[in-house]
Amino acid sequence: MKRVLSGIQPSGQLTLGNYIGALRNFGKLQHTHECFFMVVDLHAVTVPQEPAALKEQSEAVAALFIASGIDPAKSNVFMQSHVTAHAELGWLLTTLTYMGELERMTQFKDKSSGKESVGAGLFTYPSLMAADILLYNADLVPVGDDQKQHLELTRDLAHRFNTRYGQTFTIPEPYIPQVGARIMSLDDASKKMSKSNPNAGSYIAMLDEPDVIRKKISRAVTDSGREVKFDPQGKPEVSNLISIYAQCADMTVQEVEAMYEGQGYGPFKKDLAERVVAVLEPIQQRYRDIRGSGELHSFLRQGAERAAAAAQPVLRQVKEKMGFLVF
Ligand code: ATP
Ligand code: LTN
Repeated sequence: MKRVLSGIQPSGQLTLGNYIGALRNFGKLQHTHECFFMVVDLHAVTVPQEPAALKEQSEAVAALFIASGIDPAKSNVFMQSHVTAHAELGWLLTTLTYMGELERMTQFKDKSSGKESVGAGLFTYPSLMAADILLYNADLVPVGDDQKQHLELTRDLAHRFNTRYGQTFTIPEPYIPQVGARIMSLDDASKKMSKSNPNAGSYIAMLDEPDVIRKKISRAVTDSGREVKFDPQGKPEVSNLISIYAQCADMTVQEVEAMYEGQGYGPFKKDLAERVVAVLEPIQQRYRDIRGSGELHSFLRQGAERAAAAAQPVLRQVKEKMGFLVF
């Protein structure tokens, strides 16, 4: 069975962008693949995190994985920091990564620009992500569009290691949705929807109350026209809303356009809000059940045990090949 691996940072409230771009596909893939889904807490601390908030968000993300349809009995759901092999292989791959490669990463450029002090971990972050993936010899990595460049680097590092030390790592493929791989901000369609945006009106959080979702969508920026038409260059705001609609309603972009032909933005936005609520409300209900049940820690403990058992032999092999003294 082919392996799937992905991770989401507990760096804030998960958004509809995280769901459509990544999380939604996790649950689908578990029926046909052996899956590893982790909360990447070691990645989250590459920018400052308040300890109590980090703890709460870590549990929230893990619970949202399960609420979104990941079955913890079938898939391995765990915290990255619970499997110490990630940090170890992360270091080893950092030594194989070139400064120039890291300097080219657009996520680093975006997250460091204008900051007075930038942690070194933010710079070396992609090497740790490569370790996450290669440690399990994952074949497929479901992510949003913004992670394409990190995936490319992961493939380059796998190839470099294999060339230098002999065939070891599987070269992973990205799995990026055709529509919705880059959901944009509700207030600015030139920026991706992000849980780190200080303006909560710019994103829909997966745990937003239905009325909050309705309000945010009614206030979402559109344009001065009235045609519900998919044209990402000319009508980026409306096109973004159409993508969200299509994903939440399981329709094509063309079907959404046809449905609202000649109707203007009002009815479209109203229906869109209901489509989003219909997707998120059942997830929110399951989320509350999981957090209330007290079972989360035992799921995560079991997930980490199974993940560590899969990771250890790979790490050992890597160390042997690099010339470490392994007993
Ligand atoms: P931050 O904004 O704090 O950097 P993030 O949400 O971009 O966080 P992650 O939590 O690591 O970063 O993202 C998890 C997954 O969600 C990744 O696969 C990422 O590509 C995807 N993703 C994030 N934002 C979007 C978006 N706006 N549209 C589609 N996919 C997204
Ligand atoms: N870098 C990713 C999060 C991430 C990840 C991974 C995704 C860390 N490790 C392994 C897929 C596979 C992000 O910022 N969205």
